[in-house]
Amino acid sequence: MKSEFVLICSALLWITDGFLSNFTGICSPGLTDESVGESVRVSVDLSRLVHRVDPRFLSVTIDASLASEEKFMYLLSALKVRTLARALTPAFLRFGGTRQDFMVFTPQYDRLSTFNAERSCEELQLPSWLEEKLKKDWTQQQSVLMREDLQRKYKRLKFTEFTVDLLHSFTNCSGMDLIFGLNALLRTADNSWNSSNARTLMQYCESRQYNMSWELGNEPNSFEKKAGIRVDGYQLGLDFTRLREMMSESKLYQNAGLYGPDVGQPRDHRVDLLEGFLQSGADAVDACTWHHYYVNGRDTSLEDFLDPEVFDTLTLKTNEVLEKVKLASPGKSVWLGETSSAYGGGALGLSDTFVAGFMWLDKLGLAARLGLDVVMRQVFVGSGSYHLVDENLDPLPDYWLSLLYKRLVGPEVLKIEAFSLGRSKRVRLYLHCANRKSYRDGAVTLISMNLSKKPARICVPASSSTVEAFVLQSEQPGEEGLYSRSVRLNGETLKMVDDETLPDLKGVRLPAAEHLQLPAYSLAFFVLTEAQAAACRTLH
Ligand SMILES: *[C@@H]1O[C@H](CO)[C@@H](O)[C@H](O)[C@H]1NC(C)=O
Ligand SMILES: *[C@@H]1O[C@H](CO)[C@@H](O)[C@H](O)[C@H]1NC(C)=O
Ligand SMILES: *[C@@H]1O[C@H](CO)[C@@H](O)[C@H](O)[C@H]1NC(C)=O
Ligand SMILES: *[C@@H]1O[C@H](CO)[C@@H](O)[C@H](O)[C@H]1NC(C)=O
Ligand SMILES: CC(=O)N[C@H]1CO[C@H](CO)[C@@H](O)[C@@H]1O
Repeated sequence: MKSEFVLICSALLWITDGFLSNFTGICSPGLTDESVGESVRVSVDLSRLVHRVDPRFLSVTIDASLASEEKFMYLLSALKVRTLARALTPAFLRFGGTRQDFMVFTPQYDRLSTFNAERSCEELQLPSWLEEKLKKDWTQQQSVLMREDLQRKYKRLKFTEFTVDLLHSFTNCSGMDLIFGLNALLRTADNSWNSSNARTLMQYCESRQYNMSWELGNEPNSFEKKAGIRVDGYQLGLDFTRLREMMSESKLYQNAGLYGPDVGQPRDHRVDLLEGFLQSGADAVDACTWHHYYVNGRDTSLEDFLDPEVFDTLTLKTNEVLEKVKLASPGKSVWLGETSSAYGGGALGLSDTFVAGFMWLDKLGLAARLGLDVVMRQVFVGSGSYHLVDENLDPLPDYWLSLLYKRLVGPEVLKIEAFSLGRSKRVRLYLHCANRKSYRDGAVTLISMNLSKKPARICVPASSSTVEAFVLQSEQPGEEGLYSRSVRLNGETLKMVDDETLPDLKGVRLPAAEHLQLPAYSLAFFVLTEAQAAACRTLH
């Protein structure tokens, strides 16, 4: 008989008395017989943490292109958008991207803006006629922006209090923490940063008591291509030091966060840029940020989006950055300050469909395990096709995946290793303590993906913990389903109940001693509520 299943014998499920904290599991020979297929050996250590990430680990961005015409910032006050944002907290919201280095604050000092800012969260709502108009106009604006990106011709953009007020109101009302990316391409004759516009902006923000943190410059490695200005890492570090001084003169921002240099992933001279920056600027920043994309959105395929070798390229790049930072500034936190599946705005039909979930969940799993503290997803809403919330302001599969991650996964990373032969590289596993807001002490969450066509299952020996399963699958089976823009949780299609209400995300309680199904092309969270993992039992 042809085998249809892979058995993953999860050693962690053997825990009976709560004292077993370290265990390497080997599937017993009885479980690896021909009729059920190949088995995967899993080793876990529940006694100690590998790493603890920031509680805001899964964070999001808004691309600065949304402010290319300020009216589009209104989209952030749509009720649906706010509801969706609120559910992802705690999280950072980073406002930045290519156009941040072309944006100049041009205050209007008019009363209307002030009036808007003082309205309460409930009052600040986008009328539906305006929402419809903006959504339509945004589609057109996107092709204008795309053309600019292709030609690398960027014009200077003026923005007023309005953009800042709306950003602040959006983050404050949804509970996110705002990070604002300042323009680093305002330079003086000696090629150091001209901080005068940033000072004006910061003074405005302080006058309104806007609690926020800061960045300076986006992907400085490509300043030359984008603007014909070359800034080396050492100079950039000095610029950050200047910004930190400015912040320390402000009552409100003296203890605020500063993050940078938002450099592109290691390649060629970008490594020199990072090294130079760390020499002069490491002390100025609270976290060192870099950007990562797996593939080029204009030149990729479904195969890439399911390829474990493509996923593993993140390991190399991350270790390279971590090493550099460790050497120059031991203990400094490292963040993915902007990241997604494909650069160039994403890959239409892939970055915005069910299949993108594999890259996204694997990135979250790997990044945490390797020691990154925050991962900011490009983008929450707006530019490109890699958004979590689409052009109609409806949540895409990656939104629902992010939401489940927030609810179920805690910041404590545990060690899990899977050893196997053959195609089982296509099962990817990560292990965290369960989110303590949702589960009791000692519970763990197993994050798992089956990237292949055929079903797999996880075997649970008799004396195991109760399991709550959250299995995400496309609406349609097979390869067709990978292109779907909707997703099912345990068989039920996920949809907002109304603009203010998200559906209950219900797990399926599996009694002990049952097999866990891991269907083909599925993303799953298994919460082992009674695992009593020592490392997850006490608050450290
Ligand atoms: C658990 O196992 C790992 C690897 O086998 C070992 O390095 C570690 O010291 C063990 N921890 C405990 C608490 O026994
Ligand atoms: C932020 O929102 C809270 C309510 O959630 C409100 O009390 C506070 O005044 C707001 N802060 C600012 C600066 O708008
Ligand atoms: C910095 O920019 C401001 C505003 O554009 C300008 O007035 C000032 O002269 C510049 N300072 C230097 C040193 O270039
Ligand atoms: C500003 O926000 C940070 C992050 O949420 C918070 O820790 C801090 O207490 C806030 N500061 C003020 C002055 O409200
Ligand atoms: C991702 C993955 O490993 N998928 C597995 C899903 O199950 C089939 C069933 O045999 C395996 O072949 C795959 O390796």
